Amino acid sequence: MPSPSQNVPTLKSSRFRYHKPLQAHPRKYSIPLFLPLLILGLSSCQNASIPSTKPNANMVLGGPPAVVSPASDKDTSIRGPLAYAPNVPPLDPSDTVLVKFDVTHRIVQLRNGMPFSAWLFGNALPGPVLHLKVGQTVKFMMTNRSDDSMTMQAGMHPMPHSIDFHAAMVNPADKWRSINPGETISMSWTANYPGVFMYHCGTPMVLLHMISGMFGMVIVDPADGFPGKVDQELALIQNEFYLSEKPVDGHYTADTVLAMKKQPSLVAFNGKPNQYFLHPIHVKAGKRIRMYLLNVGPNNASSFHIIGTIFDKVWIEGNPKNQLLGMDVVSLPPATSAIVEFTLPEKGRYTFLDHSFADAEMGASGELIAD
Ligand SMILES: [Cu+2]
Repeated sequence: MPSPSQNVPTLKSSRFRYHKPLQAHPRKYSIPLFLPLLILGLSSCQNASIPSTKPNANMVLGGPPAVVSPASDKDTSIRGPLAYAPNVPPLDPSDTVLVKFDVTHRIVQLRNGMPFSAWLFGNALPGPVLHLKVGQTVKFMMTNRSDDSMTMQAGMHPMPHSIDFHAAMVNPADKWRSINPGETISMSWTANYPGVFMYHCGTPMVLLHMISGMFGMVIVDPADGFPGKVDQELALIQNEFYLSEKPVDGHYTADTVLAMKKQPSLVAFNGKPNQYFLHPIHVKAGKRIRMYLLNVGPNNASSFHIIGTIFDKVWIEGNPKNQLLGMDVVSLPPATSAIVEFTLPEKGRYTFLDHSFADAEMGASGELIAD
């Protein structure tokens, strides 16, 4: 019976025996050891020619532990480089940016005669757009005010909530933890990658919290800004609503049964179906427009298109390194984003829509007027 060592392939018997430096130690460098070394060597040669994907040398991973404390005031105002879409807020030049918005339960009008019992970040649906740049540290504070008097007057019930910033790289069990009504969470994280990212409530049932309105957009500029100049910037956030068949206590509520079937009642840009047909967005013909797009979903994809023009630049997920050119439609699965740049060629009215036409019919369409 052969000894175990006789079963070990040696370089002498292998196709790699021409490798002179290793021939001096034929038994030491067996094939099982040599192959991984070769692969490692080849891959490191390849890596030498691939530019690093690290967006900055000072990437910050994680952050100090989040702190949860009793709410200290009743102030529901928002603070920080925030604005409500389609507006894009200006950057704060500081290295550390203070950001504060709260959770409230409110009745919002999805359209005339359609009151909806919503759960909100920063008093709005969608929540405010947060604008950062790579390297900035966010000191964020949020109070769960779902137990305030307006919630109780509207017949809604307090409940735990949380926030999950997709732009951050942190321990979710710590930073994205749920807080009870009347509690404040404070945390910090650093923006490492440029792009357009969603934030949303991550408290179970997450689907229910998202279809109740708990989502928003974070824009992170590269450290030295997005390349190229534009004349106007717009933020568009698409989401689906799943509504009770009839109002309950005078308002529609989120319907998780419909949501589980992925059968939306309405689809909207910036929280209100068809709002930009009633109030079109004015831009200048021939001027360059940068649009920050986010499809929240939570279930369905969007095929974003503007009738009458072509996006000459598309940055998938909003990162300029992910550039595509000359696209008429941008595909946005749930929770994904893009930045598109375009001009409207001449004066006129230009419809933008989710070209999945059932979604457009349900409200995911609007109008740009080029003056
Ligand atoms: Cu929530």
